[in-house]
Amino acid sequence: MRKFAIGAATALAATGLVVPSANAAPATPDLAKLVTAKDIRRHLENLQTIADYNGGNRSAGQAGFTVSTKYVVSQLKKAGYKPTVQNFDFDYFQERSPASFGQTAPGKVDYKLDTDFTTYQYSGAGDVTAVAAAVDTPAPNADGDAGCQTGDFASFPKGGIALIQRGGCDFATKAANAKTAGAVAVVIYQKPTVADGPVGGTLGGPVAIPAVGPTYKVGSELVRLANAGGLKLHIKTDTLNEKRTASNVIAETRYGSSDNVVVVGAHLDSVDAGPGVNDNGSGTSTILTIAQKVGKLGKKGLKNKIRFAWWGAEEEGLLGSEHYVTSLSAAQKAKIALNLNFDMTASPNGVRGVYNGSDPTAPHGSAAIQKVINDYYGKRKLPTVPSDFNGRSDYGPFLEAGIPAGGIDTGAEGLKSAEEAKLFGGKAGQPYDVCYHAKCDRITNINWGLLDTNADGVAFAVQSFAKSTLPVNGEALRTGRSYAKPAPTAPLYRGSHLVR
Ligand code: DTR
Ligand code: ZN
Ligand code: ZN
Repeated sequence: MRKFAIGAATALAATGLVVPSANAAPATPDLAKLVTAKDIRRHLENLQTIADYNGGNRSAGQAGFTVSTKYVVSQLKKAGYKPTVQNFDFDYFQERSPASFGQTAPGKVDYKLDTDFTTYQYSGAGDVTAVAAAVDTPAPNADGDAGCQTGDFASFPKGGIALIQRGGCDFATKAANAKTAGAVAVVIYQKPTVADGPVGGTLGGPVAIPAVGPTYKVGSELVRLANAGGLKLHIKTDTLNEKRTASNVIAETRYGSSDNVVVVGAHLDSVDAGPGVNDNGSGTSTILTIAQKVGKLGKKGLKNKIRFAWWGAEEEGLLGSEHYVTSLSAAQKAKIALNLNFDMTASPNGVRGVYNGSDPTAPHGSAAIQKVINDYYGKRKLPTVPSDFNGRSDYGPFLEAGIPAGGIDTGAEGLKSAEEAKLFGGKAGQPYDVCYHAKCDRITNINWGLLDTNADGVAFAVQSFAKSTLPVNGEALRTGRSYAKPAPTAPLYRGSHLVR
């Protein structure tokens, strides 16, 4: 232990690194050095095994998720934590077998699943053949707001299938209006102002009738046939809608002020399609390893409490983190200094994205989190790029509650730019993660280099904020200097243009 501390201090001096705790004597260990890629890899392998033996996924409401929560709980207990499991109910949806969608009159046409159409999340189950009628068809090449008002269905034939163009309001509103008007199924087809392809979306909650989303090409052709008279469609969906329970696993350090808590979160669930080893075994395993080592910072290094959270049902719409934040009282919320979120830290063609806390809409303090992480990588001469807060991960409910947030994200389905390929290597024009939400998001999908260096940044940020959150929320220690001097950072961007 002592030997390690000396070793760590020497290594720090050699690289010119200064952690905020470097002022303290004797030196506290460097958490980034305690957290090894080997430890993280072991968790990833275990999550892969859990998925392999439980239907190939770790999706909320399914066995692989339940076993994943038990794994995290067990690992935490072994490390001396008293984890809590916060349960919540959610609308579980599953497509039990592939849907079919076709024209039975005037022609006989079978549309191709995934190419010509998809099933909406929360579609009802059914097997119907009925006359189809177009609802409030917009002008050509316009989005319009078909089916958004109940009046749009004034002449809709009860017992028919509603043909509605996407646009103007939620899919849920269109489907609910169609159901109310007596439709036995609803077809919400792609709008013409986006690249054509089937519409995949969510109805937000269970709908009693089948709902499918074809391409604009298919949808507009069906509208033409319906208006000519005599269009009949066949739709079969085999879906399951029921309430199920998911959970968040939460555990906090013994030391540290409970009045100034740092919430470090990662979602534990995967999608249905695969084991979710990058999304989000990577974040899960990184913060689990950090939780297992953070105690080594001791009372001196843990001025603020670190509360680790593994969120459930992120993939169903940030349900776990939303449940957690909205269940807090105003007083409890006020005691959260910040949220660090880690969702996909090892994308195979990834970048080192640091959440863009400088976004003017982000709660004040978020930019300071971004700077702490960027400064760390700046000193290691490792590149970072800003990653937009797009509302697609569990920082969302924290930002909405006015709590500063930050974290690292290596990218999902987006395409790597030429500038990013120059900075990070990899392939320009290709997705950051080709296996995003797919069966191949296995252990073979992990970018070990990014996983490792990102874990260092996560560890550094956790260690910094365990010591002090002064730059984020103005909380200073009662005695002594709370924070190291900020490092001057050369801007990487001018506007949206990469300058170095
Ligand atoms: N929230 C992730 C998807 C994700 C991660 N990083 C990004 C960046 C841009 C868009 C999406 C994402 C998920 O759980 O699917
Ligand atoms: Zn995902
Ligand atoms: Zn994710």
